[in-house]
Amino acid sequence: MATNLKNLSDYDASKVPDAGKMKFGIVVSEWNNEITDVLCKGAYETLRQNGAQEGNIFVKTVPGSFELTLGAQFLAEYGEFDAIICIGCIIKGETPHFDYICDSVTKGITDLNIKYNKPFIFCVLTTNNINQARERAGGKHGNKGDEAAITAIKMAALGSQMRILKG
Ligand code: DLZ
Repeated sequence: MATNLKNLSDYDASKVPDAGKMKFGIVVSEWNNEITDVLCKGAYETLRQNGAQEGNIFVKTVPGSFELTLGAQFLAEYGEFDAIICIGCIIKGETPHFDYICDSVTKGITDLNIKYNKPFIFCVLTTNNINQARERAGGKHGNKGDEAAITAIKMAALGSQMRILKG
């Protein structure tokens, strides 16, 4: 469903696994931090509301969305996480930077999922302007950080179920 038709904070709590034993990394871009701070707060609080322990949520910042891929890889290499949430906000400007950064971070995060066989959650807003970003960071469309946290929990739980199946 298109994000302009969906409240990004809506979820059915009865369908969310308990995150009490899970460990999460969050990598946050400092670029457009008015937006990324709100996304990060939403993700953090939603993880906590669904049982994640304070000591099991590890937050690190990187300068811009382009750096999210390597920042997330650092977490995966040097930590033991069930899922890593990558948070950024790329706003279309007058330069081709928008397309390059969007392509790079999308491919980078996709590749990390495959490389590590773990969930790296794409919580990167790609908007035409700051208002569209605000609408998705605590505005009329909710908070994409909340949605990313729920996705992280569900994918981490799926990974554990699969590992148990394998024995
Ligand atoms: C350079 C740049 C531009 C123009 N716009 C954004 C943006 O809207 N959102 C974002 O997260 N980062 C932006 N950056 C910074 C790049 O992500 C990166 O940090 C620099 O190109 C240095 O590698």
